[in-house]
Amino acid sequence: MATELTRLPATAPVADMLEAFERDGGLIVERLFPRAVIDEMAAAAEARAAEVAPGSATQGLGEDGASFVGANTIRFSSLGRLSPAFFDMLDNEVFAALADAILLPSCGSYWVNTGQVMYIGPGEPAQVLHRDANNWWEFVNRTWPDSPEITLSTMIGLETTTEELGATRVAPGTHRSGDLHRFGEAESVPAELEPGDALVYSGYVFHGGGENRTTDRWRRAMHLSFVAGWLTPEESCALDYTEADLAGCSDRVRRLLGHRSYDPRPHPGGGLWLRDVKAIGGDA
Ligand SMILES: O=C(O)CCC(=O)C(=O)O
Repeated sequence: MATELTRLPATAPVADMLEAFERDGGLIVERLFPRAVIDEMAAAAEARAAEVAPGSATQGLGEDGASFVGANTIRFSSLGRLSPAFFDMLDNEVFAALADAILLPSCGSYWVNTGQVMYIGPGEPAQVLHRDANNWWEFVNRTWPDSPEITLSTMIGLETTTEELGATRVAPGTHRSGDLHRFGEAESVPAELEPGDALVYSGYVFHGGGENRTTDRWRRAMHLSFVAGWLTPEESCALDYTEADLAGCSDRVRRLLGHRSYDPRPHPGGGLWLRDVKAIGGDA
């Protein structure tokens, strides 16, 4: 098992990224998002963060009863309402190539699972290590260990994200481990990021927010994940935007945000997420 995550520049061949992803369950792609886009997203996030109370997200409790989303962590989503930089991030070509290669074997298209700012506050303990794919437990539990990739996640630095600040911890190789539930923190490594770097990771790899060991600094990062179009995402992104809000966006962005129907092809089945038994935005 790897003792650290592979780091590759965004200009590296996608095949090399996929090799590291397959082997370790995740990798860091440096400068995946251009600095100008990240600076715009970071400024919009900073303004919104001032209005959101730490610990106000309510996604649930961990198995130990501790807050899964963090008592001193600021979380919010609906990021395209804050800045069009979010739409640019959804259109990123390298990220699109990775997501297509990883997710399209199990679906005709995928959509946003959540785009979420995650500021881990001073003194916040480490989050329990977990698998994102367990959100779709009934499917994963019945198909494991032959489960296809159904969700692809990233953690993206909005500013420098160090181990001391609570960089995401990842246990490389655990996307293949037999136990669907647990993995010890001792074997995890921090995914330290510069602004625009992205930890790209499998829905099956154990990971979690790190402990923020500082007394006065926040870990400023965001999460962006996709899920197979036949599964319900964490966030109801489609409700965030009208068709007019997305007027300047690409067809890809519209699809990712639930303004296109699910087209199963080349897999069997009919269209999903229709309106009046017709595909939204074209064939399905
Ligand atoms: O904040 C992080 O670094 C990771 C958070 C995470 O994995 C989650 O909330 O699902």
